[in-house]
This record gives sequence, structure tokens and C-alpha cells, in this order.
Amino acid sequence: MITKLTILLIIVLGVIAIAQLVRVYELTSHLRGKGEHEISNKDNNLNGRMMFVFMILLYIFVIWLMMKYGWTGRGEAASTIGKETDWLLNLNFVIIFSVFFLTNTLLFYFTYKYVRKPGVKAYYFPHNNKLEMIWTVVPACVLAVIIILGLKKWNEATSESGEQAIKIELYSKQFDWTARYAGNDNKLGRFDYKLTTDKNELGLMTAQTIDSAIFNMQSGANSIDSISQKLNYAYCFKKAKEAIAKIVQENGKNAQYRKVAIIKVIDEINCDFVPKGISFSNILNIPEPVGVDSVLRILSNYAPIYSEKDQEKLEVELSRKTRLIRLLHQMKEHHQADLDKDANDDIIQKDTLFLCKGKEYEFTFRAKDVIHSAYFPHFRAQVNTVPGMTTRFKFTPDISTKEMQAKKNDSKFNYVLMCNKICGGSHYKMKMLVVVLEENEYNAWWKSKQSSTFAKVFSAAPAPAEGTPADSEKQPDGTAAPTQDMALQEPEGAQKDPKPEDKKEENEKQDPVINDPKKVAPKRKVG
Ligand SMILES: [Cu+2]
Repeated sequence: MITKLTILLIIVLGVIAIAQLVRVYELTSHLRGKGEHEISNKDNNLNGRMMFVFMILLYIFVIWLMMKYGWTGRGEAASTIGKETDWLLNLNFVIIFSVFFLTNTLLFYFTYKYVRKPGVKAYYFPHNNKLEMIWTVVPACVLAVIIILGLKKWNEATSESGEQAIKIELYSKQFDWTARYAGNDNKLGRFDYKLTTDKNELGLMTAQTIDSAIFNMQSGANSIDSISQKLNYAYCFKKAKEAIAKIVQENGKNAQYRKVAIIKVIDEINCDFVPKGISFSNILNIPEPVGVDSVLRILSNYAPIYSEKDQEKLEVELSRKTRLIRLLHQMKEHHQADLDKDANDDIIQKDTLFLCKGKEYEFTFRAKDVIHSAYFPHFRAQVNTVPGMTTRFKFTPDISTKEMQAKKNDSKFNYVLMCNKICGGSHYKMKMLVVVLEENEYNAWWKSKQSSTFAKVFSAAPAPAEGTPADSEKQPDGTAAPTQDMALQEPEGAQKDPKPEDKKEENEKQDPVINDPKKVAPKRKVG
């Protein structure tokens, strides 16, 4: 810190000193009777030589940077396409540096050579078609060559591969990568986002996964039935509360009439909103005013069950799920079961991507949430992963991890797949380890994975428990993700998580008076 401050201080003082020197020079010029605009021959010659010195210092600095950091600063490429793109990059650098050295040498040399001399008039040279043509056509041709070569390489890397390339799908989401190997048939199974469940994160399409997605829609706390029930409960509660409040207001003094009216309303609404253990009709049998007052108290303790906003969210969720289940049934109807085998032998791999040295790989990329970018720096491959579309890249790793470790003399070195788009708060940790194995090692690993094909893993996974949100809706810390499903959770004040006021309600459930109409309740204060 102190060193940095000292350096800063020296720079500031240096600038002040230079400013002062210039000022002194100006003043002495004045004393000598010389105007500021009058430049002597000596000054011109000095400037010319300084330009030359500056050029040499600039070249030394650039050459030093190139020697220190290399052409690309990325180390040796570990794939065949990487070596080819590095060649292209080197070609670019050769052109760039040639032009850089040529133009700068001319610029500084001419400033030095043609420094103003007394009695020599500059040659007036306003235009020359030939020269214009040369410095337009030559760069255009060079650029065309660079672009054509680059496009060719890009098309090669992103075009569809033949049968021989091993197919792997990389699925990106905030904030990790999942690899799907195409299995022994080297055919990736089909997928559909609508089939995404906690058991089928990648939404693979088989008869089984379609049934499972339909089952998920129809069971658990967030099922269509459950949402409908919640909405029905909310509608009924509101209706009953309004109707009873109106009756009480209109017939406040006539206890008997009030009671009859309330019984009628509850009968008419006929809603299943009565909390367990409490029967409104029983309560209403208790002599006045306890009966009606208890009903009102229960209603006011529970209100509001759903706020307008929650109710709206539930309605949106219900319409979304109703549409989704309709589409799922359509999908089931048109499903081609003979293609299931493509998906069933796929192997899903997290955390580490294993590749075989010398084999060509065709990667297809998908994104679940936002745009990510799959970046393999050592293989010189990078492509965006975009929600709703599939992108592709091919490469052949040609240096195994162990060989690279030996080359770098670093036993901890590993290849890596990173996300190269700032895609959210934890973007920095969106990485996957890449290990390139020799063929025999790779074959052994591949054999070990045969027990965990998609079909095997999928049928072994337990069905989601009733009433619990699916794992896919949970965040890493285990809490529910902030999705629309938030709307489906019980709002505060509902039975699920009793607050102090609700505890009072709980007590009422135990209250023998409320549950037994024959007993006369002691006089209570009604809120
Ligand atoms: Cu990302």
C-alpha cells in the first residue's frame, strides 16, 4: 500500500516538475525575446530524433510483450480443430504485426527524415488514384482471405458430423452443466421441455416419462386438482364470509332469525371449506350468541386465506397446467414408442465430462433458462447455448489430460468447460471438469456406466411424495425456487404453519364446547 502511494506521489510530483520546467522555458524564451511559435532548426532536429527513439522503444516493448505472453497467451491447443484455429490466429497475428511494423517504421522514419529544413518547401501531393487503389484493394483482399478461411473453419466445426462422431449433449442451466452421452447406439433420444420433472431433468421423451409427467401434474401439492381445490376454498370462503357479514348486519338484533339465515347460507354455498374438526352446523346449535360468534371468529381468524394477488397467481397457474396436461395427453397419443430405445440407453453425467483421446465428438447444446456459452478454452471451442434451440460444435481432443499434465509439469492441471456469458449471480462457478482419457481407460469408464443408463436410473428413482414440491423446484439450499409455484404454497395464516393466532384456533379445535354442541360454553369475548 505504502509502495503504491509512493509511486503515485512520485508520478504527481514528476508531472508538476515537468509543468514547472515548461513554464521556466517559456519565461526564458520571453526574456531572450523569442516568441513561443518560433521553432528553431535545433528544435526540429531534436523532435525528429526523439520520434526515432520513441519508435525503437515502442518496438522493444511490443517484442517483449510477445515473447513474454506468446502469440495467443492460451498455451498449446488440445484438439485438432484447436490447432487449426490457432494456425489461423497466428496468420492473423503475422499480418497484423507485419502491417504494424511496416507502417510505424515508415511513419517514424519519414518524420525523422523529412524534418523541416530551412529553404526546403514540402512537395504538394494531394491525390493519386494508383495509391488509393493499392491501399484499398490490398487490405480488402487480405481481409477476404482471413474471413473466408475463418468461415470455412467455423462451418467445419459447427456442421453436422458423420456417423463416426460420438454424440454428447450438454445441457446448461443456472448454474451447472449436465452431459448426456448418446449410449451404445450413438443416437441421442428425443426430448421435450414439457417432460421435465425431478426424475427427468433433461426432459427425455419415452412412453414412461410422458406417463410420469402426466402423473406429476395430477398428484402432489401442486397438482391441478390441488390448485382447483385451493381456488374453490378461496372462492367459498370469501362468499360465505360476505354473506354472513351481510346477515349479521341486517339482522343483528334478531338472534334466532340470524341463526336460521346463516344455516341457510352455509347450506346453499355447500363448500368444503370447514376446517377439520369444526362443524358449522354443530356450532350453530349452541345457544346464542356463542354459536354465531364462534362461526364469525373462525372466519375472521382464517381471513384472508388468499389475497387477491395469490388468487390471481393460482388462477394463472391453473390455466397453465391445464394447457400443459392437454399437450401432454396429445404427446402421449402421437408418441412413437419405437424411438424410446434411443433415449433409454443414454447416459447422464454430472460434474465431470470424460472424453476419449483421438475420437471425434459432436456436442449439441441446450439451455434451460437463459443464454449461456459453452467455452472449452483448451480445445479452442466456444458456442452459445440458447433456450429453445440447439447449437452444435465438434472437436477431437488429441492430448490426454495426463499428457498435458506432463507437458505443463503440473499434476493438478485439468481441462475445463466454463460458461462464458454472465448468466446470473453464480455464473462464476458454472464449470465442468473435462478429463481426456486414453482409449483403454475410456473404454473401462464407459463399461462402468452401463449400469446407469437413463432407463435404469429413471425407473429406479422414487416417485415424488404427495404434497412435496418436486426437487427441480428446489434451490441448492433446499428451499423452494421462486417460481410461479410460490403461489401454490399456503399463505401465511393457513393451517400449515400455525402462527400464535392460529394456535388459538388449534385450541378451539380441541375445545370440547365447539365439538360438542350439548355442552354450554362459558362466556367468551369475541374479537
Ligand atoms: Cu451460464
